[in-house]
Amino acid sequence: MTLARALVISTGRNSAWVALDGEPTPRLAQLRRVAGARSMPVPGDWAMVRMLEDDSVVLESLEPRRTVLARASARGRSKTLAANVDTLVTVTSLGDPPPRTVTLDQLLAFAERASVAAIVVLTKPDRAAAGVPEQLAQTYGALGYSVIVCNPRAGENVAPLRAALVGRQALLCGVSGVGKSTIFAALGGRGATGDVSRHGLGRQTTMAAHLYRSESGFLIDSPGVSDFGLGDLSPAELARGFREFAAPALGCRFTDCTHLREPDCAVAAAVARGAIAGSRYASYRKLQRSSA
Ligand SMILES: Nc1nc2c(ncn2[C@@H]2O[C@H](COP(=O)(O)OP(=O)(O)OP(=O)(O)O)[C@@H](O)[C@H]2O)c(=O)[nH]1
Ligand SMILES: [Mg+2]
Ligand SMILES: [Zn+2]
Repeated sequence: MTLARALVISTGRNSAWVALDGEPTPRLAQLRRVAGARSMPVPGDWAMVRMLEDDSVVLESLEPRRTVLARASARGRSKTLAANVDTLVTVTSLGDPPPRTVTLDQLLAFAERASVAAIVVLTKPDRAAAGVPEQLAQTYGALGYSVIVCNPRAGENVAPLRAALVGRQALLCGVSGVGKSTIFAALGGRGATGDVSRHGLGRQTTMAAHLYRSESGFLIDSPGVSDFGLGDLSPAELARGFREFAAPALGCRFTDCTHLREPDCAVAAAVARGAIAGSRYASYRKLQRSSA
């Protein structure tokens, strides 16, 4: 029986995929010893695991978290999604599925409010409508986000992503089919999938996890975690997720302007003269309605 340090990649009810130092392939660890502990492991946690004689792994304890990524939920409660993460890698497909900027803007607003960096990865340039990659790269590049257009299936332009991940503790997010698993394969990351039976109930759930270790950093793909709902946000809180609104908002007539229907709204004026992208403002309005 030996103890080892491991990075938590993905968690289920009674088990977690963990990556042991020096081991490329994730292992499934049982959580039974942490039952009753104050906090359940989340992706990005560092844990001590015990390796038993039958080669099974038990997660024993968690190291203190430096940061947590949490999603606000109803009634002011929050759910911890990940720990020790400093970067959100958002993945948007340029075609099949077609790009939905409202989804991307929601992820970026989440990152903004959580004070973590965000990288905009645009996949499937070979399926894109003419001009769209350039237009999206321009819109998000102008906001200060790093934009990487790559085709992970063909292995094209993956090097800039690899470079952007150096030293980053990153979490991958994006809807199904945008190419997240393909990105891991292109980076040379390792994945694991397995059926996990829930203790006592015998019910099986499939749990997948991907990990890419960069130089002094990591990129994690954990299904379910990328459910970055913004929760119940006031218009003012949501507006803070749109970084380009901050400067114009100082010119609104009302200091508590929601930028939706007030007179003399400087944000709406900036949209009208093209200083704020219309698609970003449309996302703001849509997210406003869905969080209200
Ligand atoms: N044409 C094209 N196809 C791509 C590209 N990147 C990924 N694909 C394909 O898109 C499909 C979906 O990719 P996945 O990597 O499985 O997507 P995912 O985001 O992991 O999806 P989920 O696991 O369902 O969340 C696969 O058939 C990939 O081969 C690309 O740049 N161009
Ligand atoms: Mg996948
Ligand atoms: Zn306003």
